[in-house]
Amino acid sequence: MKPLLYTFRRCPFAIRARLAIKASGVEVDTQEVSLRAKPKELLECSPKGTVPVLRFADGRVLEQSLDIMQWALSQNDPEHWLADDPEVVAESMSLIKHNDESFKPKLDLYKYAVRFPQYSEAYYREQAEPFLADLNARLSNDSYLLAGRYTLADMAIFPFIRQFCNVNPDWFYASKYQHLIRWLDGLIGSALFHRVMQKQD
Ligand SMILES: N[C@@H](CCC(=O)N[C@@H](CS)C(=O)NCC(=O)O)C(=O)O
Repeated sequence: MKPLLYTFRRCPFAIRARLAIKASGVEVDTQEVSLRAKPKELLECSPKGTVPVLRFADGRVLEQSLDIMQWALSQNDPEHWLADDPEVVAESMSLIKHNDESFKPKLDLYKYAVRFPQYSEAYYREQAEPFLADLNARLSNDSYLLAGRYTLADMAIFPFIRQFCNVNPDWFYASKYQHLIRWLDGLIGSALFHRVMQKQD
């Protein structure tokens, strides 16, 4: 029996998991969930109630998007997203950690600025900008974040930059982060991204 992926189409954590699964070619069944009405089976196997979650037939459960990416790529990694070089691995993990632990909370404040009226939307955006500047500088000499090719870092991070862009696309596309824009547009325009964003029946 195939593993079952609980997913939510627009969630950046779920998108990164689906990207790795699709790139690996590993077959899974998918179940789109409503975050407002999470299925009982999902909460039974993963009480923390976030997506994505991958449930195996033998009862094993992966409930972190990065673990799902790494599991899929450990089965098959035709695009060589997992690096061999320990330095690249360390840098990649450090960038992803920064994205998840520092940038993502700032992105949420920017995205939901109306719920946090103590500061303006522009203020929250400014707080998030140093990460954009860092990525933009990395992309000024190369088309990829590191290692001269797409790796786990590009795939784990770009769904969050897409979400940042979508808060105010006019601001984003007029910003000084032109290398970041080129990189994001390339990934959003990729066949792989289109495949993982297809609507399920
Ligand atoms: N650390 C988790 C975070 C996953 C996460 O926060 N997912 C959000 C959706 S983007 C979620 O399920 N939130 C629960 C909710 O909104 O009820 C991971 O990497 O998988």
